[in-house]
Amino acid sequence: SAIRVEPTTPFDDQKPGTSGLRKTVSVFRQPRYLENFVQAIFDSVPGRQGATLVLGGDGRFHNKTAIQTIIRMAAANGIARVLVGRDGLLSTPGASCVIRERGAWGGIILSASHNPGGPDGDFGIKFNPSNGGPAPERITDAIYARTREIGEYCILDTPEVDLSALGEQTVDDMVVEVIDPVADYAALMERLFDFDAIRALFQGGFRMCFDAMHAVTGPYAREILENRLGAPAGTVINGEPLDDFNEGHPDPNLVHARDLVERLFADGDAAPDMGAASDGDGDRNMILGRRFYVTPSDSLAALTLNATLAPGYARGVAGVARSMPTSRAPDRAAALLGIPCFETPTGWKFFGTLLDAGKATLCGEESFGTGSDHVREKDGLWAVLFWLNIVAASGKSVEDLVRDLWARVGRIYYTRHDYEDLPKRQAETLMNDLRARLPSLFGTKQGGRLVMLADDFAYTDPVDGSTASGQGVRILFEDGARIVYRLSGTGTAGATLRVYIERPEDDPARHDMDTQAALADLIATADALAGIQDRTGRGGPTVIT
Ligand code: VG1
Ligand code: CO
Repeated sequence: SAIRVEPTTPFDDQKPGTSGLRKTVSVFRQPRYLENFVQAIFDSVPGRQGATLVLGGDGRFHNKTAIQTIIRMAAANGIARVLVGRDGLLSTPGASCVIRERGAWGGIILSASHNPGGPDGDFGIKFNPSNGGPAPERITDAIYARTREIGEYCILDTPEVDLSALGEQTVDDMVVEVIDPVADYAALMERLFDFDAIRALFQGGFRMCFDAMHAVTGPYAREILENRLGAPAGTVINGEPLDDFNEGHPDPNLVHARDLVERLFADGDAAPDMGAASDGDGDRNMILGRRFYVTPSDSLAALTLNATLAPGYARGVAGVARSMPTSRAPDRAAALLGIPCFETPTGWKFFGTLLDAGKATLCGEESFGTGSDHVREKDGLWAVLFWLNIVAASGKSVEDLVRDLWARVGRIYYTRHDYEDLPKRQAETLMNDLRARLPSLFGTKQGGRLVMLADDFAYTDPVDGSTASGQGVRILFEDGARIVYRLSGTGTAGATLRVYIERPEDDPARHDMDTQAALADLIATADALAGIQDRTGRGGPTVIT
């Protein structure tokens, strides 16, 4: 059928945030909204003619509709082959894996990650180029610039593609191949981890619970944990992807993964040995031991120390990278191993150059993100398998492994306090006032602690020299304590203020405190410094992780 060139006019709100363009479903359902953004991708990234595009999403409401539109636009824009996950499903790390293994030009992933879904929820779209990672700012800036001047988009009037049947179909001159979303990914996991050892662990009675939160990892976790590794049926809970996540909030933390937390904190033997959860698009993870919570920062540090126990990392870890607000536990683990630790701005897109250049093998963020150079996205199930491999190979429990970490590098008490849905102006004023005070904070005492550094984090990429500024206010104290403030770049309503608070504790006799109690005085300092309660009228944070 003939290519239809449709006139359009720009939308002024299509600037990608921390991870792609994220808006409410109602915004995405506006005529031409998705089309404009997709055409801007095709227009700004060279090399699409005759190329392969990977396409899929986390299964949330609007996923399938958007996929049909993108397929028609891909055909009209000269793409030769689209690899789309069955039923439109592909986890974020799964898509990254397929892009790399199949030598694709890039991938379009439809997800708003941990944000709620459904007709009244959120939707999102992100583009990953051929290395399989989130587009770096150079590309997202180009896409955004294109959305500001776009005048037309190209599409075909072809019938819907059947997304339920594996195999090839054609749309005009283009081939659409519906692929098993799990196959390539599961094969990669088998190459990285000792599946025999993990199988033996389960055979020996080790019990785990994996909460897929009705999001995309259900099929992945069932295939890998239950089918290939022999974990008992029922190990995976909430494993059916639903387009509204069962009205849940698919964010793997102690607040939102309630089903999992209840089980892992049950009394006595009723609690499984290990628990884990993943988010909407499968890139986040939470790891729990029996009645024991592992902070994401500690998880990255523990994986670093024990990495060589997994076959895929037996050669050792070249370096570690963490986002700025992540705790300094990975730095300490890296120092112990004599390897570098890189500090990047928030968002996985900043890890890509380090991974591509072989400078970092493992990376992570405090926001329940962990990953490695096996793909170019953070990877929830990968982290779970890594932990299982280390537990199997060491014979130690999750809790033992974290206590070992603390014994070797000290414990860093760490918490994040989120103030969600603040009026935008109020949040921006708070940050601006804080920034204005930074030069005068150095050398003062705040809450009894001496300020050693107060700045707004700026980053120069050590590989390509690109820069990013205004990445978060950080205040470092003489005793190693730190407070970080930044505004979220993934929300769709109002503004979210994130306050990250940490303090190292080197005395092993004091490694058993409650985190909020251990940080109480710093939490008060963080509030006083920025005037959070005064300005917002909030009695406390919306979510504590
Ligand atoms: C949040 C996290 C950040 C993460 C991003 C995408 O961003 O803080 O660490 O990379 O979400 O994760 P922000 O700007 O809201 O703080 V995902 O799993 O939502 O794609
Ligand atoms: Co995610």
